[in-house]
Amino acid sequence: MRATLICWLLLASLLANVGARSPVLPKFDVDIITSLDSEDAKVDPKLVRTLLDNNFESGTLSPWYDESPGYVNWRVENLASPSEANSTAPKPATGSQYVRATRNADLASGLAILRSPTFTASPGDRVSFDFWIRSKRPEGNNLELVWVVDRTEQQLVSLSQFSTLSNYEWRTQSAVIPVDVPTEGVLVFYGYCGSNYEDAVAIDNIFVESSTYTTQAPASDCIVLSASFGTFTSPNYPSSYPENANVCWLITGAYSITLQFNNFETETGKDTLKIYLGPTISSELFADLSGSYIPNQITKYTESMLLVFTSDSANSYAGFSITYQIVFDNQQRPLLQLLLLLQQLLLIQLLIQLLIQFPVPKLRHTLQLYAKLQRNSKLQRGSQIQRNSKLQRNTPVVAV
Ligand SMILES: [Ca+2]
Ligand SMILES: [Ca+2]
Repeated sequence: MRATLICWLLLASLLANVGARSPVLPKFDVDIITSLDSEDAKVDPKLVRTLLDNNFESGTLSPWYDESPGYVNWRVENLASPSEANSTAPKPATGSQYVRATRNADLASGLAILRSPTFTASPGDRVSFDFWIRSKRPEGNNLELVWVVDRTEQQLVSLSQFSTLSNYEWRTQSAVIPVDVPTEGVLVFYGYCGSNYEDAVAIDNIFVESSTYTTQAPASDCIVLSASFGTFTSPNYPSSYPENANVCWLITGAYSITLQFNNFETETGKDTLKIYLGPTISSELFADLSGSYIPNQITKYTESMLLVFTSDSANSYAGFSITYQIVFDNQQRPLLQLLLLLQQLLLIQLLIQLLIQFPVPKLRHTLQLYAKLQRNSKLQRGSQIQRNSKLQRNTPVVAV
C-alpha cells in the first residue's frame, strides 16, 4: 500500500513538472482511493447520507474530507480573502465561501482529492454541486466526480471543457448516482490544477438529493391505510395474484403499527413483500418477505410504514392477507388520559367494595365505636398527665 502511494507521489511529481508545460490530465489510480478507505469505518452509512450537503459557509469540509496527496489541497476560502489573490473566484450564487484547490507558494501543480465518507445511496439519488474552473490553456484543468463501490470507480462527471482563460462563471452540475438497490459507496472529486496563476478549480453547494421517484411516487400512488385497523390483501386474494404486480400500501402519522399475517404464500425470492420503516423506498428496509412461511406478528414504533408487493412474470400464488392495527400519533395523549381515567376508576371501585363490605348501619356503628375509643384514650391521657404532674410536684428539689 505504501509502495503504491510512493509510486503515485512519483507520478504526481512527474505530472507536476509535465503540467507546467502542457495540459496533460492525470489518470486516476483506484488504489489511491482504497488505500485511504479506513477513516470512516465507524460512521453509519445510512446516517451520513443526510449529512453530505455542504455549502461551506460554516468554513468546514466535514463530512467530506481532503485526501490530497500533496502539492495541492482543498481549502475553504472566503470570497473576501481568497487564498490565491492573483486569480480571485467569481462571486458564488449564494453565500461567500467555497472550497478551492489551493497550491503552495510556488504554485506547484497537482491533484486535489475531496472524498465523502462511505454512505448508502438509494436508487435515483442525485448529487449536484456548483463549480468554477479556469486555466491558462483551454481544457488545461479538470474537475471529475466519481462513484466508488468495492474499489471500482465509475466516472459521473468530467468538466475540463469549462476550463478556459476567460471562464469566470459558477455553474451547476448534477449526476444520478448509478445504483439499482441501496448501495454503500463513496463520492470523490478529483481536481487537477496546473501551475499557472490563472489555473483554478473550486466547488460549492454540494447536495445529495433523493430522486422525485423515491420521495413522492409511493406516497401518491400507494393505497393509503388511514383507518385504525383493517385487513388488506394481495390482488385477487385468495386467488393467485397477477404477474408483474406492483402494489404498495402506505401508513403515515402513526405512533405504532402492528401487522398480523393471516396468510402468506408467494414465489420464493421472486414475488416479494418489502416492508420499509418510513414513507419511501429510501427508508430503512425492515423485511423482505417471500415464500410460504407465515411471519409472526410485527409491532413497530414508527411514524410511517411502506409495504411494496412485486411479482415477476411467472408463477403466481395466493399471496397474503394482513390485518393491521395503527395507533396514530395524535391518539397517544387521549390514550394516556384514558389509562389514567381507568386507574382512577379502579380506585373508586376499591372504595365501593369497601363500602359494600361495611354496610351503612355497620359503618355508623364502627364510626361511633371509633369516636368512643378516641374519647377514652383522651381521658386516659389526661389522667396520666395529672398523675405525672403530681409526681413532679412531690419530688424534692436537690440543691447543688
Ligand atoms: Ca458557499
Ligand atoms: Ca412469480
